[in-house]
Amino acid sequence: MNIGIICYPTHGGSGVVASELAIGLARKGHELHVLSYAPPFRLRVFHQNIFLHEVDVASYPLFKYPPYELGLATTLVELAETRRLDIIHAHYALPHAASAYLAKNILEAKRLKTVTTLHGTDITLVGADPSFRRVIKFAIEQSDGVTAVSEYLRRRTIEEFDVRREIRVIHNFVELDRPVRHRDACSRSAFAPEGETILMHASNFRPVKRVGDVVRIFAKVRERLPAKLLFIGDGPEQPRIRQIVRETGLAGDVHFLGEQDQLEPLFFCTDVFLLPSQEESFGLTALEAMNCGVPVVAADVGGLPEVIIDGETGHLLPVGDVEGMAAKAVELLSDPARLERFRARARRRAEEHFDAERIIPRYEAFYEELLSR
Ligand code: GMT
Repeated sequence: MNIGIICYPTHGGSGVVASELAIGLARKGHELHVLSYAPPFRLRVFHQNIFLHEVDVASYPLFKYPPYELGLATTLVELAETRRLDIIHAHYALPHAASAYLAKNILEAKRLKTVTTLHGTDITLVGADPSFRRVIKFAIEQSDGVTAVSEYLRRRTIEEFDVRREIRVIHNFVELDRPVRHRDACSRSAFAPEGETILMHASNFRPVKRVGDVVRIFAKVRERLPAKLLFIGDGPEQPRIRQIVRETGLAGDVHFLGEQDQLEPLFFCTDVFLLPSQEESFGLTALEAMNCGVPVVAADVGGLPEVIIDGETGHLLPVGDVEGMAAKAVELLSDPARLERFRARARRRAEEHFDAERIIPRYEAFYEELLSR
């Protein structure tokens, strides 16, 4: 098949999933065309069968907001004609699904099918905003196929947008042998010279991630045992978080490592991953941590219970329960045998439920099913 994939290029889960899907499908011999406003970070190295298309938007003094969605639709139309696309797969509904709809209608191509994968905030935060709601509902209804990355997100989409169409749940996935390639790339002593335990959080530092809770959990853990905290990522909340870290006197124990293209080397230095989000449709970073055998202490919210098994591969506690999350982290960190059991089960859960080799064919089968309808 010739497949066009639209995604965001930034260090977010939807861009990672779209890129890894493109890589997986390209390995199976499909021709992949990835459209974005910049090269997605996971695709910056050469991959056979993957063609990157940066979407250009002409600037003009009249435009307060450059019309990206129209530039994207135009690129899609040209690509669909020149490369005979079978599928246009929009990752993140906003605005990608609307551009795909427009392109398909300009082309009047009956064979070309559009697929939208809902990732989370495109439904729960941004898409549901009154300024976008009607367009997102329409684009979801008009896509030939719609997938959601968790059962939670499927239900939430139906409730939020009152859509009465099939939404297929295809969970996010990880490449199981990815960790092996990074096993020895990180030395714990660089962050924890006295053999302290290491906690980690990675996100886009938006309010929805409750990064302030990460600092508060860490402060409580730190009262009980020697520990260090690694912060990966960047975003609007970071200056405030740095300030909280300074004010709580933790600056010597917290490392801000910025955005990282590969999390795996750092997971190998990590004992427990923290994800106390307000909202999380899936929590790809939690799965990536588990793939490296790192248990996750997280909020019992959204799709996280579909990924983390409470009391087995990590712990789930109510949103904002800093005390409880710290207590569970301490319980794990102070009992090496228990930690080891959680580590093994975390990895096993990734292997048994989220293996790319089993999930990518589900997308492939979905495309084939749509094309044969
Ligand atoms: O977290 C975001 O707001 C960004 C978004 C993204 O583009 O990465 O994340 C969402 O999609 C990920 C990939 O499917 C999911 O793993 C995240 O849980 C989801 N984020 C939220 O629901 C907050």
